[in-house]
Amino acid sequence: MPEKIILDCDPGHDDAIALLLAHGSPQIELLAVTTVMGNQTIEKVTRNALAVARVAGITGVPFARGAHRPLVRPIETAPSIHGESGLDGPVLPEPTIELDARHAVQVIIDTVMAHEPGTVTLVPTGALTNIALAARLEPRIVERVKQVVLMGGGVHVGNWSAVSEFNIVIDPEAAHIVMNEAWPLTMVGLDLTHQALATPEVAAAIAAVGTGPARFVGELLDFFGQTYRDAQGFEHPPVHDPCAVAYVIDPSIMTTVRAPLDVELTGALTVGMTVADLRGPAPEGCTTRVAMNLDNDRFWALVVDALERIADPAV
Ligand SMILES: [Ca+2]
Repeated sequence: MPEKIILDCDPGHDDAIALLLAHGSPQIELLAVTTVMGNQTIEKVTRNALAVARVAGITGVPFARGAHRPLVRPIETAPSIHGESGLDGPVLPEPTIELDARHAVQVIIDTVMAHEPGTVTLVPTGALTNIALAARLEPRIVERVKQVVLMGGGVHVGNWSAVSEFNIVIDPEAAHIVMNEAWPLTMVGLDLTHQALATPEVAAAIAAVGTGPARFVGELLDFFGQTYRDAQGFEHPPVHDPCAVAYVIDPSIMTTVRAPLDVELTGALTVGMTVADLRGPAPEGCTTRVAMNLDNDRFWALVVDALERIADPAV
């Protein structure tokens, strides 16, 4: 049985690859795609999600626009990494599918409540604004979802400040809500995703797939690789968001540690820092895990396998 997921994203180069991985993997049933501001404004990331749907020929899946700003703080975007469009590099086609008329938060709630308890996994790969709002608007989703597997945070490393990761620090109050609900939650953070580097060998394996969607990924990685070199000093870009999807496909490709997890809201230097208590065995009832080590070869094999299964859509 494939795993049912809702991908809540802010495309975003790595979000786009996460969407392609979810679409192409036979182990994933994509129930809905919801967008949240982050890498760019909500208008831009939503348009990008629809453009990726056209590139990959994704139809029959609701796409819904979500939060236009964080819960408390002013909006902050990431053009230094993702460009002015949020998905700079490839030429983006005009979307051909219509947005769902509902707000993303309503789509998340409706989708979770329409499925059997314990069957739907939430995969947020942007700020946690939509997920936090959904938990507040319909608290029953908390015990109804199977799990939350999020890309964000980091235990020993930051990228938007010395100790904070972008998705968390742009809306730490939302992250606080999500991390303190009782659902099983796995944080796939920078400790893990900085191991998912798109090396030239990875780019060659993707290019060898030879389809339009694979070429699109190649163009995304070219742009993303350059901005990661210029803005963050990486030799090869870390491709964060597909790691969360990959964990749903095959949890054995990474190691995780069960540990209490929370986020700093008031530190003078540490707002948005995710804090995992790794001092020993987790207390009884702890529902949070953090990802640590990635089997990089198997991760990229999942991505390439998914791309090989996505046919060139009739454009
Ligand atoms: Ca993202």
